[in-house]
Amino acid sequence: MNFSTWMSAVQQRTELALEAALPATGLAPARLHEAMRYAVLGGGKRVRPLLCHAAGSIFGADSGAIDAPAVAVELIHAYSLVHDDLPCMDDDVLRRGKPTCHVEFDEATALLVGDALQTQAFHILSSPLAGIAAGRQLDMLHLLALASGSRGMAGGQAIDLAAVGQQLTIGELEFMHIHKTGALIRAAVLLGAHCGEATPNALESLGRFANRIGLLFQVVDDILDVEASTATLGKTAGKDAAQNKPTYVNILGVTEAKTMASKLRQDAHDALTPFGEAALRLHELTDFIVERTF
Ligand code: GRG
Repeated sequence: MNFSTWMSAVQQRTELALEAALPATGLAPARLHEAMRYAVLGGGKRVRPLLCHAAGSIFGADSGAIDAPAVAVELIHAYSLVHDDLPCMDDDVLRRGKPTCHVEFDEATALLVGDALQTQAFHILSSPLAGIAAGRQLDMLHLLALASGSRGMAGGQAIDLAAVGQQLTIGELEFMHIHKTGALIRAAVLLGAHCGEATPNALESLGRFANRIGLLFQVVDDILDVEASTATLGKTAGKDAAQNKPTYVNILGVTEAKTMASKLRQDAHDALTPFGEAALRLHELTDFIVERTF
């Protein structure tokens, strides 16, 4: 199966799994459930579920077993986007090509959507998972909680908010993105691996790979923010400069940022060497992260 067929298949199964994981709109409170579904369904590249499935496939994990962690990590991601778009944070009106959740509904609903998506993620991941031992499932819960909280994504967001208008060094910028963007990407990869029989050594190599692609994802995001249009991105282009945010592009310049992306891409591929051909999908996803246009 070629990469694009595999990617579409995983995106489709993820859409179905997300659909099943979200409360029906007919269920009270209907408006909150409608807003949750609006924020999650029918959009997004599903990069984190793709990483989860690709990592699981290295260890022969069953796709059916990977769906739950893939959904959990995507729900956390969707919550982070809803909260990030709120007026008290990035204050954005466009996400995934449509009005942001608080614009379509209202601020209080969007706040609750984020809260409810976050807890729904842990509800899904803590439900019985076929073929996964209880101890391993606890490790997975621990991993996702750590990656999402103040020592992961939420902490990175706090650093990001404090950095507006500040001059950061490359090291400080890297620290911010390892938390804000990288932590959840790393969790996606490791959760997938936990669905199979990954050894501690394998998890360590995958962790190194994930750290590289987490940063790579962000460098490419910063480049797209200056080079792509709002229509292509489905979110407001040029937002970083408008908000006076430190980015790889405004610290290094576009050319240096692209050089950095090439180096991270190579490092990511190198980190997969121990897995040989079994890591084909992760190699392909690394290239996809660089070559994406939105
Ligand atoms: C509010 C706790 C809290 C955290 C927010 C991830 C994040 C932290 C904010 C998003 C802001 C942003 C644009 C970050 C850059 C990297 C990133 C996560 C981009 C969006 O992810 P994609 O490209 O989006 O995977 P899709 O829509 O394809 O799922």
